Amino acid sequence: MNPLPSPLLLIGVGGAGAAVTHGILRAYGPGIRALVLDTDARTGANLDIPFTLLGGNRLAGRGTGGQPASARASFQDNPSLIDPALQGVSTAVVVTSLGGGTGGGATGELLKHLHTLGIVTLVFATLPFDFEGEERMRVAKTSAGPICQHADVSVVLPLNQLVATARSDNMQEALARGIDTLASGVTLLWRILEKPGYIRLDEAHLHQILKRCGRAQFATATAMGPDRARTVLANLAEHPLIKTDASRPPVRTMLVGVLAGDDLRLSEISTITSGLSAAFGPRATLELGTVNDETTFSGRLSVVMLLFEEGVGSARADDKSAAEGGAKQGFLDHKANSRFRHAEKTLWHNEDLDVPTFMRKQLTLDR
Ligand SMILES: Nc1nc2c(ncn2[C@@H]2O[C@H](COP(=O)(O)OP(=O)(O)OP(=O)(O)O)[C@@H](O)[C@H]2O)c(=O)[nH]1
Ligand SMILES: [Mg+2]
Repeated sequence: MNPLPSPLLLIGVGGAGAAVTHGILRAYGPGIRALVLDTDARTGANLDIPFTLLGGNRLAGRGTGGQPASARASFQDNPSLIDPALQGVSTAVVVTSLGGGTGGGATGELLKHLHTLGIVTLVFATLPFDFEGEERMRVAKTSAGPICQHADVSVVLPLNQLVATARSDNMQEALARGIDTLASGVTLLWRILEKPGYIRLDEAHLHQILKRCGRAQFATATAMGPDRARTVLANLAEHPLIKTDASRPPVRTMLVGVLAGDDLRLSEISTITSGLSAAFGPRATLELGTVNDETTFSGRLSVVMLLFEEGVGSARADDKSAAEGGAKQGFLDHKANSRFRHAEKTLWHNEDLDVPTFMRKQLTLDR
């Protein structure tokens, strides 16, 4: 009898999305169920990963030539085309690089479709290098809007910052190490589920944690030696992918994986959890899973964290009222903690004028 298919699926979208997916699978080894989607047939021909060609009738397998609208239309032509590859999937981790047509245009449509099937989505999307030019960055940022709107959790990573984690000036080496950094975030769920250590998070719980969480930041660090827990904390605090204090929104939930071999100490777990809470949000809920994998992490201690930002959450069109409720609550929470917390309410005909009008009147804003 065949084992049940994995409920986790990795999906790479577009040419770079496919290349990154390939790199991730090579870094992780066997055990990840994956699928690649592209409008360019050459991508499928060069891969040993299940592949679905989007928009075959419309584009004849030649790609979009940098047009997100073509990719959107290609996906919309037949959204159910990918359904046979989704059997038994409850959570999808989607990887794409924005700036071109397919990743930028098809990913939002894919997320919308996965949502209609009840599949929870965690998306990692890269923004182009600065040197790729303003137009590509503009296209990428426009494409990011629907992705953040339709994903349960979205992590948007500028490639400049991702390669800064590599600390190398050699383009190829920096990109390869940047992909390794990305891979540690992308594969976190598989590691937590497949090699659980003392503290376990099961699939159903992870599913609930990710549901409608909105924007997230991601960082990872690894260290060896007797003081490795403190070294990891110091590296996370200065991580190039973590926003600086001034622009960092408050963190609502932290999903943290502690990955190590057989030598992981209880005191190290406690150093890490208290250090992360102090650095990133004493009020944030901390969801911790430990991974015990002596073969991969022997002597090393690695922490992978996703920081879910406080705010509206994922504002899908069909979740509008929940999102607006969330926005209002976020505003009220913010006020509760702000320097105005002792100020008297500005009441007028029983309405609190400190709450923005669109929230008081429950108006729908154009998205
Ligand atoms: N990580 C990584 N990113 C890349 C690579 N090549 C391109 N990119 C990035 O990916 C962005 C999108 O490019 P592609 O993936 O080629 O575009 P696409 O999604 O296939 O879209 P079209 O080919 O225009 O339909 C670029 O702007 C780059 O920022 C690569 O080899 N690795
Ligand atoms: Mg392409």
